[in-house]
Amino acid sequence: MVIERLYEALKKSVEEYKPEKAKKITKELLEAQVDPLKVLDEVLNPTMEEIGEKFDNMDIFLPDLMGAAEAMQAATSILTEQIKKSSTKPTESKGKVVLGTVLGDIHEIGKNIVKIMLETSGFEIFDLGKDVPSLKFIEKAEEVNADVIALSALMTTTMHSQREVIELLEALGKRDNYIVLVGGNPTSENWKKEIGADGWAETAVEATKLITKMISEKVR
Ligand code: B12
Repeated sequence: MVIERLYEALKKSVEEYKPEKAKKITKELLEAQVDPLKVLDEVLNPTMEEIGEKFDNMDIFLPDLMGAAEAMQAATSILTEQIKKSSTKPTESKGKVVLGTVLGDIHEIGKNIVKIMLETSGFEIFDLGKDVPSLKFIEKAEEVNADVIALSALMTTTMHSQREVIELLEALGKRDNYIVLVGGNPTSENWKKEIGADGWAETAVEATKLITKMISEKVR
């Protein structure tokens, strides 16, 4: 009952653009021993989904989207801190992952969750941030001798950059050197196949499982 009320209050704090309140309620949920991933899956992600739809239908506008994103980020930062704290990171690196949001796209909340999940599972992450030019992914991967290039795209208008990275790898004769993983809301298993990526995952948790599996099997 208490948890349900806190869930409702957290949802409201995001809808009403109140980052401090969102942080406070998130802390209360963690004190009540709620799994941080559950808070993401059951409250924050669905709330952002609804907010995105409202924006799409022009029921709300860009400043509203920005306000909600700020509150979402505030809550997410508390959750990711907790995930980090409670994980016992393996001492040996499971592999190197170059990660970023593709060119023209500044959405980074989901990418940052993927980063924290991979980090706590023992991967070494080279986070290039957002709005990353396609060639930069490859340059970084070459520099650090990465195993995986992971590309996040949140818009139908930017997902083509995931294809561009793969095409560039092919043109440079380096396609087989890396596992290329794609993700983000508009992407799918079909999209992965269409552009010739090696893997796609819907969530950060699934992304972690998939990368672990692919690296251990050395599927490329
Ligand atoms: C928050 C948000 C913003 C924030 C972003 C803040 C930030 N720092 O990231 C702000 C306000 C800045 C913003 C701006 C804009 N936004 Co916006 N935004 C959203 C919103 C509401 C939520 C996104 C989000 O954070 N979700 C929560 C996270 C946790 O989920 P996620 O990102 O999907 O990530 C999960 C998975 O996808 C996966 N994943 C993510 N990345 C990867 C990578 C890999 C490799 C893998 C395996 C998995 C994976 O794991 C994550 C965790 O499980 C979405 C709506 C939606 N439904 O997505 C619109 C949305 C993406 N935005 C949209 C638009 C149009 C814009 C703007 C163009 C608006 C404008 N007119 O300026 C600008 C974009 C500017 C730009 N050049 O990028 C549209 C895109 C439409 C389209 N063409 O596809 C959406 C869909 C809203 C809508 N329905 O209209 N936005």
